[in-house]
Amino acid sequence: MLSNLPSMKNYKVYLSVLAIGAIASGLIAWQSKPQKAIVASAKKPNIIVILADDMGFSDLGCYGGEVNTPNINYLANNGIRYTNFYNTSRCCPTRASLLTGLYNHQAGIGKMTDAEDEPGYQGHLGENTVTIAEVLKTAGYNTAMSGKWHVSNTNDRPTPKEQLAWLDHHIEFPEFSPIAQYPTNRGFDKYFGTIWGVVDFFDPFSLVSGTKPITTVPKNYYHTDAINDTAVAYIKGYAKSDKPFFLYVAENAPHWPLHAKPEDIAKYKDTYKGGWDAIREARYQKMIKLGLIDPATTKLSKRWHDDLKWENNPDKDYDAEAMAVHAAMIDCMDQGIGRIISALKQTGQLDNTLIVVLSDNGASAENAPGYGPGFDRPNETRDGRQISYSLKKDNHPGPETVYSSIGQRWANVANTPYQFWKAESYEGGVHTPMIAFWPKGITAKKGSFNNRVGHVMDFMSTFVEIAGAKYPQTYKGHTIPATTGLSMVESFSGKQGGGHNELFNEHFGARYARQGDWKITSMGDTTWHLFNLAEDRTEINDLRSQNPSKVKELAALWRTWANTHNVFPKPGRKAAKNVEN
Ligand SMILES: [Ca+2]
Repeated sequence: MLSNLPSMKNYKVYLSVLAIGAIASGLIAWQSKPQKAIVASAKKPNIIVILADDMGFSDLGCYGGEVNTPNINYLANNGIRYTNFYNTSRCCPTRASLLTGLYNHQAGIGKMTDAEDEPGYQGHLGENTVTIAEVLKTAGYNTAMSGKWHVSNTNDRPTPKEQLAWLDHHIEFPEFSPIAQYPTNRGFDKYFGTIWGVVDFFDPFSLVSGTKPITTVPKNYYHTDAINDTAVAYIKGYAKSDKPFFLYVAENAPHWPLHAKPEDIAKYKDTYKGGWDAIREARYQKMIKLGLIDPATTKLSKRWHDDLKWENNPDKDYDAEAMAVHAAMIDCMDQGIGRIISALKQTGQLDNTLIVVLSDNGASAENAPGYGPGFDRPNETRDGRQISYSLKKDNHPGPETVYSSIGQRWANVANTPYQFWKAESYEGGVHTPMIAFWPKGITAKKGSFNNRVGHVMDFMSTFVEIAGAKYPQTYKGHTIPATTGLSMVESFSGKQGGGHNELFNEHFGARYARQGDWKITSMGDTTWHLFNLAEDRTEINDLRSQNPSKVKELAALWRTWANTHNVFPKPGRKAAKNVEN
C-alpha cells in the first residue's frame, strides 16, 4: 500500500507552482524591493519559533530518542537544552499562551475553539490580548507565519453532510474562521497554513495564503514540506530587507493522522519491531548518558498497561509500523528545519537569529480511528477514495486513505521517562523539550543544559527584551493584562535556576499547581496527588497521605490562581459540536 503513494520526484515542480500561485504575491513583492544591506549587520536579532505538534518529550535525538534529527540536534549542540520547560498540555491552549504571553484562559482559550459564554472560553485569541507578532511589529520587525493556527473559532456547516463534503474538498466555503481572527489580522504580515487543527498531510483542509483559501494542491504535496519550504521562502525574502524578522513555524507534525512519505517511513521499518520496553529503556539510558536526567531523581516510571508484553501483542506488526510513521513525520520535519538553517546560513543571517524549538504538548494517546469522520476529519479523499478509520488495525498507516494514531502505549514511550500524555497535567502532558540557539546572543557553553523553570508564556517577555520592544498596557483601545511570563534572557549566559517559582494549569478539569519543588496534579477528578519534583521528577511517589497540609496549601494556591486567571467561571452554554483535536 505504501508504494502506491505518489513519488516526490516532482516535488520541486510543486514548490514552483506554490511559489508562483499561492504565496506569489509576497515573493514578488520581495523580489521587487531594492537590495539593501543584509540583516546580518542589523543589531536586533531575527527570531524563529518552531513548534512541533504532539511530539513526545524524548522523540528528538538530542532528548534521548532514536528518531534521526541531525538538524535539531545541531541547534541543541550549539545552543541550550532546557530541562524544565512547560506547555499547557494541548494544541490551542499552548498556542494561545505562547502567542500572547498570558495563561491560556486569560487569552480566551481554556478548552478548544468553540465560542462559549465565559471570558476564558471564547475559543479564540481575545481582543484584550496582543500577539508576539503585534508587539514585535511595533519594534520594526517583519512578521510571518507558516503552519497551524488553531486559535480562532471554527466555522462549521449546518449539516454533517455538508460539513463532510467541505472536509472532503467536494464543496468550498471561503471562511474557516471569522477573518478578523486570522493570523494576518493578529500581527502577521504574511501567512501560509491551516486555520484549523487536524490536517490531511497530503491535502489539508482550511489551507490559506493570507486570508485566501488555497483550493487545490499539487499531486505530490506533503504539508510538512510545504510549511518548512514556505518558511525558507520567507527567510530568503527577508534577507533583502533591512528589518529583522519574526517567523512562527507551527508544524503539524507529528500530530495524527499518521501520514508520511514512503521514503521516510522506510528508514524506520525495523526500528520499532523490538517493542515498547526496548525503546523506552534505550531512551532512558540515552538520556542518562547525555546528562539530561539524573537517574537518582528521575526514575523510569512503570510502563502504561505493561500487563501486555510486546511478544504477546497480536498487533505488533501494525504497532511497529504506526510508530515508524510517527518517527518519519518527525524526521521529515527535521529535514525541513535543515533547509531553514541552510537558508539562514546562505543569506548570512544564521549567527544573529534566535531559534527556539519545542512541542505544544506531550505525545498523544488519542485513538484517532475511534473518532471516525466528522467535524474536522474527512471520510473521503478529494478524488473519492474512502478513508479508513479501522479500529481493527488492518490497514497500514502512512497513506492519505488511513486515519490512525500511535495509541496509549506508544505515547507513553514517546514521553519517556514521564507518565501520561497530551491533555493531562502530569509531566508527560506538559513537559516539553526546548532548545534555544543563537550564536551571537547565547554565551552559555554550547550544548549545555539549563534547569530554569520556563513556560511557553515566557517567549513574549524574552522577545520583547531582545528586540527592544515594549509590551503594551493598551492595544487598539483595549486594556491588555500584564504578561504572566518571565524573560529567559539571563539563562542565555548560562545562569541556572530561576524562572517560575509557581506555575499552574487547567484543561478540561485536568490540572496542576507547582510551587518550588512541590507539585499537585489531578486528572480531572477531585483528588490531588502530591509529588516532590526535586526527588521524584516522574511523579511516582504520591505523598498526599504523608503531607496533607502541603496538598491543602497548594490546592488553595491553585484555586486563587484559577479565580484570577479566567479558569472560573466555567461556561454554562456548551457548543453543540464535539472537538477532539
Ligand atoms: Ca498538539
